Amino acid sequence: MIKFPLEIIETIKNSSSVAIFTHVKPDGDCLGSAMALKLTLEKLGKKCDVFCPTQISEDFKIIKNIASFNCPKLKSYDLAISVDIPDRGRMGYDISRFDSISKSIKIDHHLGGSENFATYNFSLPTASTANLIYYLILQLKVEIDDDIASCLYTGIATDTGCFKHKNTTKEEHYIVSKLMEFNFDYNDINYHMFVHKTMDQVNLIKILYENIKLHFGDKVLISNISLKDYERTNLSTDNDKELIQNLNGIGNSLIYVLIRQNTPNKFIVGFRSCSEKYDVASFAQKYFGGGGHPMAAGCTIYGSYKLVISKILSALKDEYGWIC
Ligand SMILES: [Mn+2]
Repeated sequence: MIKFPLEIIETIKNSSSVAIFTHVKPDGDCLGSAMALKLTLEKLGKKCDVFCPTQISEDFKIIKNIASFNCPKLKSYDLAISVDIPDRGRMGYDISRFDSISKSIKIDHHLGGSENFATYNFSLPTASTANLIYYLILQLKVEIDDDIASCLYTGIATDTGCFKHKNTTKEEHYIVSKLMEFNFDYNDINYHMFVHKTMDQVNLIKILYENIKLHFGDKVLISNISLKDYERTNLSTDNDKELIQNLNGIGNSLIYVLIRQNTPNKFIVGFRSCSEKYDVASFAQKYFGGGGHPMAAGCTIYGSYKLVISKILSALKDEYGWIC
């Protein structure tokens, strides 16, 4: 049972118009949490708008009223609530709107790099922000309904990789067992979040597989996607749908690397590993100022592709003593 401080509960109860903020490159957790919160606040008779600073992928049409994002009905608000946002930078251009509202609450589950940017800040290391919103709803004494349950499920399923990641505990299963008393199509949610792909995405996956190279014997598997590849498939680093997941678990490799070109001289690099023994979060942090989780991490590296790949290979060599 998670308990929000009384001042947060009182602040929400005493507000009448609320703006809810999500992060750039929105995922199922921020969007599901935001919509669950909006539906809850509306049940309390409050007026509510939801904002997202970047384009929302088609996959999220499974979230109730997703079209209401960025279609404000109000001109001003007495409360701002950010969900799933650890630092101001993740709010993109919406930060100026957030800052213009006199009172604010931050609700988040990321602890790394977390900033207290709101009037009231509530961050707890749970699997998803939706976990926190579930308990907030209980504390506000609002009855969960089918739509709210569906939004919360989307958040928890997203951030646990459909209950596959190590952050999945009995707590997530407990909340979901409560949510499944309601009538919503979890199968449809899982299909759109984890199964469905567009043909453009399939064409990008083909390129991803064609570009695979093995290093240090087969210990490290690396693939890359160039700006040209993105152009050819009408996609970008923003909508390639967790492309790196398609590399994870191939053959006997220990570490999987995906190098994605974002601008001519900027590469977004993802790392996955087969076990916590190969902690890619501390690796990415130590050599490239990145971060993440032991088995899933990332960083940004600037320079030409040639330079980027040679930096990664020499860092792997230094870290693990592997020889090419
Ligand atoms: Mn999240």
